[in-house]
Amino acid sequence: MNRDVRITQVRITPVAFRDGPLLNAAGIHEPWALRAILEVETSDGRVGINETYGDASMLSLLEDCKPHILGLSPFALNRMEDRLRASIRREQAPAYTLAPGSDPSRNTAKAISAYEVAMLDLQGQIVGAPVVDLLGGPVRSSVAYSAYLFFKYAEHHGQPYEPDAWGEGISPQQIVAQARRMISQYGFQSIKLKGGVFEPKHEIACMRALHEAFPGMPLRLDPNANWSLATSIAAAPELDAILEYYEDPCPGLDGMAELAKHTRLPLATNMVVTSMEEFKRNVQTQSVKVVLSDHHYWGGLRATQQLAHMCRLWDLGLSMHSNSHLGISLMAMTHVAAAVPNLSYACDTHYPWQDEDIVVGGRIPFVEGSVRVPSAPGLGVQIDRDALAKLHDQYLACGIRQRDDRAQMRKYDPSFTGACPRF
Ligand code: GKR
Ligand code: MG
Repeated sequence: MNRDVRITQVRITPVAFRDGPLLNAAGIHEPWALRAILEVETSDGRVGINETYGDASMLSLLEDCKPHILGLSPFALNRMEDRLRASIRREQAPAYTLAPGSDPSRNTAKAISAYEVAMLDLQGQIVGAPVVDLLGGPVRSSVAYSAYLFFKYAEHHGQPYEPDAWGEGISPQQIVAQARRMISQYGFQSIKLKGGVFEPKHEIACMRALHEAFPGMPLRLDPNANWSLATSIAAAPELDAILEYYEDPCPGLDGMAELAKHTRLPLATNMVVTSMEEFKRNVQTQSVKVVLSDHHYWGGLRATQQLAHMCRLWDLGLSMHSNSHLGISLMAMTHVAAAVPNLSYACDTHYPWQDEDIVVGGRIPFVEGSVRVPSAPGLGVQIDRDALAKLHDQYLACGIRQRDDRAQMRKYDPSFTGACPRF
């Protein structure tokens, strides 16, 4: 093994891919979702890859980091972290957002994560081991994901392309049909519904319909803090009987702490525990019992392992959050999830909502709702250069540079305020 290998080049390619008209508390997904694809090249001609947020702010952050990455050994993760911590000064007060890619308060963690995964991919290639082995080795051979359902319209405003095959998803019957379709294609063994869109009564009716259609199936509902504390408390008795956890119904750690006194359900979050400072407050306030990790904004795969360790110490459950993503992110999620002994729930993934990818082979396969942990060196996926070029052209053509679900929703409903909590 050549210990003198150095990073000589970094390439960042923004891509855009078709995304459904999926509704959430902030509004609705735009027709194109953005990601950035990283390629980190070494003096011996290897290329480590990764995928992260693709908003304009993230692209410029990644660009700014480049000079601090060049010249490093792919094994120098601690030095990389030190350098990025010292150089990134654009942190701001945390903002409420459903898309952490646009949240500047997570800049350091997001940039470290972006480069760490690409460097781990390089390390794996150099030593001939999968990334999961660099994280201590697998504790499971495949990682379970859940069926992630969305309320949705049949097509996008302005019909930028043919409608997707999922159709409208608004009534309880349509939501059950969406679940059946997703489960028949992917084999998922638990279901999450993204809520915070319609009156809670309607969303609870959808959960009840899912409960009846899939008896015994673990269910989750995530209103993304769009229910007031009073609404969340009022909904608890009915949800108590059918959910495995209650995800971010109301805003704030204090709100969740109060709600916890009125439900038998564990509360889960990817909104109020997004840093170790918040983790500490959560332990003090006894709010949330399940932390949804996300290596993209927690600071990488090793930081996710540290988070998992803290969850074990404080007896908290652990699962994984996602945003619209492609196969490289799915593989990174799978490697780290395979290396976390106390992963207590199936992970979220938006992957079924995408029908395009940039990985060789087209799409990552799911078997019975799970992704097999690769044994090939590194992340175990490669970039299909034609697909990358195509998705980059889509990025250039689509005109979207910063995800904005609220502005998109105003195209359908000019009076939409996006105020939170709305119910
Ligand atoms: O993709 O619409 C979405 C989700 O609402 C996403 O933005 C959230 O970050 O999936 C997420 C969540 O679990 O809160
Ligand atoms: Mg959530």
